[in-house]
Amino acid sequence: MATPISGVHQDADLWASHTKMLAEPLRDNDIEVYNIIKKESNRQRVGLELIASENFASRAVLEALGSCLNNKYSEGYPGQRYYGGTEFIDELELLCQKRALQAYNLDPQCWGVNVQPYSGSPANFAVYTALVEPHGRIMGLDLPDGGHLTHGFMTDKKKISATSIFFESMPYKVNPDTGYINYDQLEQNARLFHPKLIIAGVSCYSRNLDYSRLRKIADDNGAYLMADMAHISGLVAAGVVPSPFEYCHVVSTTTHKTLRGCRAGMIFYRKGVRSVDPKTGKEILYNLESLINAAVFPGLQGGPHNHAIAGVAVALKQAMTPEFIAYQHQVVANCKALSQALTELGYSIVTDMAQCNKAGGSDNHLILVDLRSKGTDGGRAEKVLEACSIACNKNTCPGDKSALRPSGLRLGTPALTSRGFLEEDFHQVAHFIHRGIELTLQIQKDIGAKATLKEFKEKLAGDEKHQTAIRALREDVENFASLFPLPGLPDF
Ligand code: DSN
Repeated sequence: MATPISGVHQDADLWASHTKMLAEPLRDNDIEVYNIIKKESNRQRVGLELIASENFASRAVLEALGSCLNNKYSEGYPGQRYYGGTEFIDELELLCQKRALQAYNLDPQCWGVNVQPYSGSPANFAVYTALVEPHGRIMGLDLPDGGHLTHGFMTDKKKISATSIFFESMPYKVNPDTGYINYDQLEQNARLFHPKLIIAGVSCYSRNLDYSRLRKIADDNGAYLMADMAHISGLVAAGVVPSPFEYCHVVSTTTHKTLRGCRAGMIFYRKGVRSVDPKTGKEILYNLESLINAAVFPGLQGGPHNHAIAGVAVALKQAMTPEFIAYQHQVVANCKALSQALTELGYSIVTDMAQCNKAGGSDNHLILVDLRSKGTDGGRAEKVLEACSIACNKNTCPGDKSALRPSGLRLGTPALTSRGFLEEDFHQVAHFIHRGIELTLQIQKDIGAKATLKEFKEKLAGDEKHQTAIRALREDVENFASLFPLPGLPDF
């Protein structure tokens, strides 16, 4: 048997121990981290995960993510790398690109994709860097109205997101009475603001976007239209919501929300013929590819996260299966069921307006519950629900006077649907939420309407009567949630 050629290390035992350390499983090698992961995995298993942007990645995705691909540097793009040893990395990145285009039915002559963004925020910053000059103008849905930080968020007092520091942003809004995007106002403001880029994207908006209208507004102003489809990218791949690709010049996304991959980002861009000069008959080509690729690397990022690209490739393969399409239909059906059950329990769902013939609460995977009519707010309800193993987040509602006391709770169905929940299960989830909110009202009643959130939390944590009620609800929630499998790696 061949043995490796090597001398003897001056501390042979230490050297042998070093070799052993590299081969140890996590449990033996680092019990503290192992235990933290175990605790988190248990929290995910026994709790009800309703954060609309979260999901449970499959075992295959997590295996790819935890692979040796983590080890490889490969600055550049397939065929043009700065380091050697990238043969298989090239193969992987090309496969991921191919699957990304296939998953969204895109013709490779007309669309290209960059799969290197580390996540959605860097992907968006890369698009603005590529297409909007410094201090050029962007317009996105305001964060309190359901947009995203990276769509240019700033307040009266402060430029919060770097996308409002390095670019000039003017938000568009929802109508405070209906919760629907006010496209007319966007149209008027765009005429005055002359944006270079309009963003069609949301993180808390339960209705389909009117991409056709948005494209018209962009065209009227010579602007690019970019969709940030992060929240809905799985729904788009499955064809259960309208696709932004028909109307947009650029589409950015994360890959770990409804798409159910690992944490990463992608940027799709149009390529090929943009228009034909009517005078000369000459074809004018899109120039987005080189600008976007250069903005991602070397502009803003270093070496791609190849393990993440592998995880995304696996998720994209899954996204083209009938099982995935069935899953996405179920995500939407579950969302409607949750909305209906909460409505029956007396809750008000933003945009769910019988007078607009827009009942059903949602076109997608999330709803926004407005707690004003119940006499409480999102911050207090979120805290009580969290104590009862129900994870969701507070959110501003249209017309909220202060972002510091948001009135709503954002609830999403992608994660629990991955655990196999169906409509009836979401009826049960709605009843658990209702019990949590009733408890919130009870605590409020005990300490008075003027109590601060800090005082509310102290009462919640310190009052034995409330703690008993919380324990009872938490036990019911955990017994119920534990009945469902948790996707992922078997050891966790
Ligand atoms: N943090 C994500 C969400 O919850 O919507 C967006 O990046």
